[in-house]
Order: sequence, then C-alpha cells, then structure tokens
Amino acid sequence: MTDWLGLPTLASTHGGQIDSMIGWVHVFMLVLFVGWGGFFVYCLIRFRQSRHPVANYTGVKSHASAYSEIGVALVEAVLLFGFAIPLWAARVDRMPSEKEALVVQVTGEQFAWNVHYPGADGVFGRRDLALIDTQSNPLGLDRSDPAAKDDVTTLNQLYLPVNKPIIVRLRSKDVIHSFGVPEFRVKQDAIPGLTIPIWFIPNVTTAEMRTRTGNPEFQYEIACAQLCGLGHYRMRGFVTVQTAEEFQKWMDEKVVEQAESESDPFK
Ligand SMILES: [Cu+2]
Repeated sequence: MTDWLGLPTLASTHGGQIDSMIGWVHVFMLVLFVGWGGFFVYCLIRFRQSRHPVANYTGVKSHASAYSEIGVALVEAVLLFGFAIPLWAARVDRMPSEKEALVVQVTGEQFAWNVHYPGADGVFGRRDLALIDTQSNPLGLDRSDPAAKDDVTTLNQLYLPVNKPIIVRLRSKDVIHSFGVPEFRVKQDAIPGLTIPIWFIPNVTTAEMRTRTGNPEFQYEIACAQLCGLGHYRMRGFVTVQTAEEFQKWMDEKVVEQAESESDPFK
C-alpha cells in the first residue's frame, strides 16, 4: 500500500505501521501543500493591483482562513494522537521480555560496530576499561569471568535469527553514532554514557531477501546515521538474518572458535 513511497524493502514485523504513518503524513502534507498553494494563487488574483489600486484598511471580513487554520491544527492533532503516540507506545515503550528475545549489545566506536552476544548463559561477561585493546579486545571483555566464557564478540557483523524479538542494547565508546537499518525501519542514536535498548523482529532472512530483491549480493547494512568523524563514511556493519537452526549453528561455531583462540598462546 505504501509502495509509492519508494522505501527500502520492508523486513521487520512492525515496520508496516511506520510505513503507513509515513504514508499518511505524506498524504496530509500533499493536501496542505495543494491547499495553501491554491489559496496563495487565489489571493494573487483576487487582490491584484489593477482591481485594488488603493489599499483597503478594513481587510477581509470572512473567517474562512481562520477555519482552515483550525482544520490544519485538527489534522495535525490526529497525526500526533491517532498515529504517532500509539506507534511510539507500541514500537518503543513495549519492550518484549528478555526471556523470549535475543539480547545483544552493539557498541559504536570511531568507526566500527562492536557486537557482543552473552552466549548460552544469557549473561554478559564483565568488561573492564583496563583490558581494552583496540585490536584484540575492543570491548575490554574479561575472559577470566565465568560469565564471559561463552560470550561471542564480532566486528561489524550482526547475526540474527529470523522471526524472534531482538533487543539491541546500544552503546558508544566515544561520540554519538546512530544505528540505522532501513529495512527494519529502525534508527537510534548511540550516546556515550548511556545504554539505549531498541527492539524489532526481523521477518525476512538474508537469503529470502536476495531472492525478493533479485540481488544475489544483498546485505542488510547498519549505516551509522550520525556524522561521527572523518571516517564516518566507512562505518558500516552488516546484518545477516538466518533461520533459527542456521543461527544456532553459527553461534556454536563461534563459541568453539573463540575458545580455541583463547587457549592458543601464539594467537
Ligand atoms: Cu558513527
């Protein structure tokens, strides 16, 4: 229904509501544009100089323009109370419970996205500023913490299972970044000192999206949507949406891979 907007292919459960809101805003703005444009042209002709060589100090008596102002305010109130606030309540305030969701921490830094999964225990391992190494341990994860044993970290690669609520806890190490994935209709600033949770349910796998878009190389991309420095343009992350089984397989492999690199003294 909102194809005419030319938005990127939708790939999340609730994105449709956002699209319909964007659609309605466009419709109302079109009506306003045509209405005010028409009124402007009407005034140019109706009050043209040849018919009114001398200014009239009484002016127009009709209340038509006041009524149209009230009409515009009403439409805007409908947009705000009928669409925007309920949508905010449903999409932002109503977080799914962490039990039914996959919780993942995404930390922005100049100029990359650090992804941190808590692993099978569901507990994020301890992080320590002193352990931060920009190359080998950008998050300062303390591997000696038992909760960190099964934690999985990646750089610029966010793997997600399809049709499951995802809670992303957004953080930043330095400046304000913004986590934007247009296909999920998700965009949120990552602000230093804050952990901001966002959630969505991706409902189209990357494989399915490749068939739908006819692009065999299609990738969901996390675009940093805040100008965050000179390297802003290369701050790209990728999201791979897989079936639950594929995702579990990837996660298990990652856990093994990471355990091996931890135990290898020559890594
Ligand atoms: Cu950035």
